[in-house]
Amino acid sequence: MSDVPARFLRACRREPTDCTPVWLMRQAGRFLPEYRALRARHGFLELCKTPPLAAEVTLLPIRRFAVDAAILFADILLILEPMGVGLEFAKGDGPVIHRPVRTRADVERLARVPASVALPFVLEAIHLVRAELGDRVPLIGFAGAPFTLASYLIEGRGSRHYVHTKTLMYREPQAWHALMERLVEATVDYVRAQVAAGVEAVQLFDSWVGCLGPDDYRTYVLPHMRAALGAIVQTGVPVIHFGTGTGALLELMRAAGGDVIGLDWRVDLAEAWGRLGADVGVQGNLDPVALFAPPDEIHRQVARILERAGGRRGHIFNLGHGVLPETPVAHVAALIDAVHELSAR
Ligand code: 1CP
Repeated sequence: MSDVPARFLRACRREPTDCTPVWLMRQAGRFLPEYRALRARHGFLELCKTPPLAAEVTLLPIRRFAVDAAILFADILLILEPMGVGLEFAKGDGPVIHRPVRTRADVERLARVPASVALPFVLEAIHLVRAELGDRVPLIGFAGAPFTLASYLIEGRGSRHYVHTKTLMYREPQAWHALMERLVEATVDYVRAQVAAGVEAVQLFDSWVGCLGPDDYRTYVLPHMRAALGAIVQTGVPVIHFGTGTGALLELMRAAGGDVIGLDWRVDLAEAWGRLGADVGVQGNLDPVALFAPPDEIHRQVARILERAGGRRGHIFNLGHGVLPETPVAHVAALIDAVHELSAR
């Protein structure tokens, strides 16, 4: 199986592969019983901050499934804690920021701490995972994209309508741009540190950017994403640029940069790839809820997505968003095997 380690990285560079590589967003947490057993004994932040445990969680899906990449167990919000805003993962409520950023003065107050000082546990977990995986399976590092990070900083939690976020954007554009610049700076530093520690590809999660229309994306997000992705591409590792609900933003996301664009299930993969152009890879795009269907239906949906990709170089199979906590484990195994079997060339 000498092609396994190469498959994912080759696809990122749009080189030929023996079959289509597959990994799943959020494969390292939530849905595996072994993860839940660990979580029963440790808090979420404690898992993230204890390198042997974070490394162990990263490796859980690798032990069970023939996935073509590992994704580091961490969280996009870890980078916000050293800024001094009071991050907590409250039971049942998801993440909470105790001192949200709502004004220019709040932006100025954000602490600047290098990732090597603020998040050494993430870098140590990367070393441990790489020591264990060697060149068998490549390791993906990640960070939140500035818009998605800003939305948590400003709202103080997950949001439906992004009222505070968009209000700051529209009412105080200078404060908005200053905040985005700070987040770009912190993100680029963090990703560089991850690459130096050994990650072999990087995904930027702009999970919630699909709440913006194209004009707002162009004005308030694109210049900052261009700066972030431009700097990250310099590290030399492939970069996946991911968002959800981005059917109206694909050309703009492409203009912002990245070697691979992540697609959710609301777009047709062939049509989206046509709009993005043949000189970029695509990742996606099975509906995570399809994994609750019987295996023969999963098979059908995998075949349909592979047919839309048409065997073109640069397709990485994934879900359109993270694997859901209640997903049947056997169905994940069926999915991974179906991708490899149906795409074998
Ligand atoms: O209770 C628990 O066990 C915590 C659940 C959990 C886990 C397992 C959270 C809280 N984060 C994570 C890990 C995580 N988060 C990973 C590690 C790799 C993996 O799980 O495979 C990654 C890549 C993330 C990224 C992340 N965190 C995103 C972007 C991806 C996405 O799903 O859009 C976002 C938006 C977050 C914020 C976050 N962290 C945790 C929760 C519950 C949330 C979302 C809250 C919300 O809906 O606003």
